[in-house]
Amino acid sequence: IGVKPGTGVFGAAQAGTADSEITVEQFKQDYRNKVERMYGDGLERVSDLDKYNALVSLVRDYLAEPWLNTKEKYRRTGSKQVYYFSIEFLLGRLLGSNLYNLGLNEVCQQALGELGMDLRTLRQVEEDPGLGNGGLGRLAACYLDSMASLGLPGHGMGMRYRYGLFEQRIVDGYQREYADDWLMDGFYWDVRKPAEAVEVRFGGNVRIKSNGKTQYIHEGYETVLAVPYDVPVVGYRNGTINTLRLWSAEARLSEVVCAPQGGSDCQKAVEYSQTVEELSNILYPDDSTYEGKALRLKQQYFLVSAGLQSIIRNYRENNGHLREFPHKIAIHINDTHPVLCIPELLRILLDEEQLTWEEAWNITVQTMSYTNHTILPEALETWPEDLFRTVLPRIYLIVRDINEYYCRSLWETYPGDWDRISRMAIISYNRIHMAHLAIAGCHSVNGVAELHTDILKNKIMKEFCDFSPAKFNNKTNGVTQRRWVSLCNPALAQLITDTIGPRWVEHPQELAQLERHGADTAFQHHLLRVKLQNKVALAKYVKEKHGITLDVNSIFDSQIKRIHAYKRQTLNVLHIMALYNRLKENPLLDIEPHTFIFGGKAAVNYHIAKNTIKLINSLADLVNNDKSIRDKIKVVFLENYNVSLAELIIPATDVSEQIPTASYEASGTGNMKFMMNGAVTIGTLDGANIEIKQAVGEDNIIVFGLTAEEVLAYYRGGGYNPWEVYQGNERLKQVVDQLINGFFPGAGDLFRGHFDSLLYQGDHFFVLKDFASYEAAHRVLDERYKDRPTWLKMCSANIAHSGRFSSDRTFAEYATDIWHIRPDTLPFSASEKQTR
Ligand code: GLS
Repeated sequence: IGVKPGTGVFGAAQAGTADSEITVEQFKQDYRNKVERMYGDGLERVSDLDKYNALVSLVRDYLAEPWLNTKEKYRRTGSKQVYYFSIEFLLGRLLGSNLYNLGLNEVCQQALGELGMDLRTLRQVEEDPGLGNGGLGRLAACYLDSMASLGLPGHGMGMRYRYGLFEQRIVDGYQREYADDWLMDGFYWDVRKPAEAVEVRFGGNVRIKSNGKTQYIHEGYETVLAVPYDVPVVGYRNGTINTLRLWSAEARLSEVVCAPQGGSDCQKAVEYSQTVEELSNILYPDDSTYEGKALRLKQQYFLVSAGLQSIIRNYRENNGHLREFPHKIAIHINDTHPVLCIPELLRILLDEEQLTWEEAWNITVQTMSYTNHTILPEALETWPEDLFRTVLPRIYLIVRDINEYYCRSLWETYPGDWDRISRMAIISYNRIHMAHLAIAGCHSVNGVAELHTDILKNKIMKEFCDFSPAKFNNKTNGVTQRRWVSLCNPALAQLITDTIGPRWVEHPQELAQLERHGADTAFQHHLLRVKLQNKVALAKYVKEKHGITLDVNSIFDSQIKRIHAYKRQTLNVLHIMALYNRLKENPLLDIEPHTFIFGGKAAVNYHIAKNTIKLINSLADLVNNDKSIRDKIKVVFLENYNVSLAELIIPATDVSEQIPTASYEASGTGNMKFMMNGAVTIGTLDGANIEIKQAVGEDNIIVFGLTAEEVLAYYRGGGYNPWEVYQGNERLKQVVDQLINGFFPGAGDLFRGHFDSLLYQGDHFFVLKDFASYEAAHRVLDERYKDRPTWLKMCSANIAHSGRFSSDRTFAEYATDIWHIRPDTLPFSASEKQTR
């Protein structure tokens, strides 16, 4: 876009340096030199991995200057910096996105082509960084892209896990977990900064010294070295390169004196280093379940303490008194995992800066803001007081003081209301409630979709909202259109640009202009071709990887996300079983051919979710091998779902399955990615689905099922009776029975757990209750699909109205409403950005 053929505009001008262009010739020469210098060998003789590494190294050379310029500009202008603390950043591969954002994609493609290579092949060499689980981590990565692309001085603070979430393999239909050794071949995007390492302290005890002023002396602690690795975050062709700082735990062994001839001291030192490094070894394998392990608590403190120390060190070098801190620094806490930012900042201000409690508290609250990402009770973190005190003795004392301070202020508003105060306290019944700490210590608390925020305000956090209503606000999630359209669906991106021009990449609201082309035959024809091309690409992958042939003229219907009871993969399965039964009864049944695509990981200890994977695969075996249904339906479970696989599945999908039990899915972001790529949603009125419906209008989405209000009303009334529903619906009864009656050959009692949860355990997630309405919704969907022009109009409407689900929109809202970064304090003002 806007690139002259044969040249790449390297957007350094916006960061204040001279405009520089890299031609194809230059690129080729630089690349050859790079390979030779790195490997002492010619391009013809090195492996694909070497070629990939050399390319990354070259791109890093190219971005070094604007990175430096961006940092200098931030220092010079003194603009307020935002730090987004998150225990996960699910980045996806970076080569493609960095080239694209630098405006070097075409140049690189052409240069490599002329050297007899293919950029796509090299992009696939890259491992997906194992730094996140699911929605929460991927959202953080979208936000990094948007912050840089908006020219916002916003940086990420995260962990550099040695091993990611497991690699999933399907063996005999079951999920098997293998280590995700994503760093095995190195990670060439980050820069290790040992000189900026800091020490983080654990354990020991606190001595109180009082001579006029109380002092807290932390003694006998263990020190862990936190070493930062900086990853450049490239803005879209605006010269902004922000930083994602990832922390790694290391032991400082140089102080250990080994006994002569090796001996036990050295051995102990090595053992010690292993325990220290454990801290950043693993990414915890779930994002929506609380893991009450000491190591997790240590990990959280490690991130927070290292991150804050480095922010303050940097702040001191460039600024004045810490009283100004909230005007210069905003710290955002992504879910409760980094909530220890609050007591840690207090610790630094009190113990190291000697500020008074009032001063330190005010600075902290003004600096911190918090996003809640789930209302699942099992995800709300609490820590046993004893464990907390042992691991973090000084932080514990500070949390106790915060608790006292907060409870005192509650008492002033609700004198004598002990019950309420104990419900809202940060420490109660010997546990520390992290969400309560977050609400007390932040000036802003937001949910991630309107419904979710309403539930927070009126139910989960109602008492907190009554106490401080001004803190609560909504920021509906968004995703970056650069990765989720331009990069993963270049054919669609080209069609959009050909139709409405290129501005949508930076101004996604302009996608609305597509609305008037939705009924245009030529446009529809192109759209169909794009979809087909993407289906062919996915079918090729499925054939190569799984040996299954897909009918590219069938409806591609996808449910890709973590496997979780509330996300109701089981509902999808039961519906496919019913469709299969109908086809068996009447092989001439006139239905559109369907390909049902599943992907997702189940947490290692989540047995029923793991069994759901086996259930899907058992269904796939049955259906895909039954000649009598003449390929009218196919079911595939795609192994090891990750960002890269999503980039292949989403552009090829016609129908987006967003079917959680209403009230459970805080927002969802997959729903937005599918919509941007022209898939039609079949969904419940939950999370951001509701806003998607508002945006596209009810003709362009198929909704079904209980509303959140109805679900919550059932819970209040003690649930519902699934037997009634089961007895009253023949088709449903048949599929539920088939879970245990030998329908799945050789399954025996394998799916008894599913059967029991539906009938004997009250069907907590309303699968049976929503079944009939889900089935009816699918019939409507098939009818619409049969009328192809209407269908394509629906697809276009989805793309056209997806602009408001861009993370650019979300982050502009965070910036103005929460961090108070006004455009004139941005390094690149709004008017400056327009003229670029
Ligand atoms: C999650 C929610 O479950 C999703 O609905 C949401 O879209 C995402 C990002 O806000 O956060 N919370 C969580 O713990 N994992 C998620 O994916």
